[in-house]
Amino acid sequence: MDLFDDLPPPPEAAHTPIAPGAVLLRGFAREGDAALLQAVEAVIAQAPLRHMQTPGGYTMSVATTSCGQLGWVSDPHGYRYAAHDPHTGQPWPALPACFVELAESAAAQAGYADFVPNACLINQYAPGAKLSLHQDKDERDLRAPIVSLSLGLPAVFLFGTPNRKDRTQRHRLVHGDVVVWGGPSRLAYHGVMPLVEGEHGLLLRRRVNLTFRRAG
Ligand code: MD6
Ligand code: FE
Repeated sequence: MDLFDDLPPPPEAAHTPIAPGAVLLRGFAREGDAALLQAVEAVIAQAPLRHMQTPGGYTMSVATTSCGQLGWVSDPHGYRYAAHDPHTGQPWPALPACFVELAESAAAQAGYADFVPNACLINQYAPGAKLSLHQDKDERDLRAPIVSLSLGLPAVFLFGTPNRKDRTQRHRLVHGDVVVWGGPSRLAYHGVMPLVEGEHGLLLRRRVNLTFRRAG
């Protein structure tokens, strides 16, 4: 357990630029965590988490679902946004109001005042699950940033540049941390190291990451 997880972040650390156009907002969502988690569980009840297939023939270790007008889908044909959940045939659940509020206020805090999300990708990590280095480039308008919220167990987040060969920074993301990125960093390569075993007070043995996007 992390002895300091219950303490407020030091003020100077609350708004940390990590690259041009990219900001880490430590503890930004800590206060609203219970409502956010409840909304996550309501989405998952309607659009179940599943391990998607990659175009390269792998099964993702991360379990995924979506809400909003568009959901992110991966299968042997490729990656794309779709208006319906292929698992249920239904439209994705609507974006919960607390998601929209969190995403818009974090984006504004980071300098993206007019961000309005219309999609949220939900990724659930069990211990051992990871996300390989990738770019988020399936969104139509790359002028909009991405807002990423971490809940539950801590993870090591890898953050590079738009050039895959550049070395990556490492940031430890804990429950309630928000990362916003756009502008010159919008196409930065990034990934998540294998989740370390642990137990979180609210989420138990998992990490949940929400990424809010303007998808289409
Ligand atoms: C994660 N996040 O933190 C995975 N993508 O679990 C992402 O892949 C991501 O955090 C784009 C922008 C922010 C992110
Ligand atoms: Fe990503």
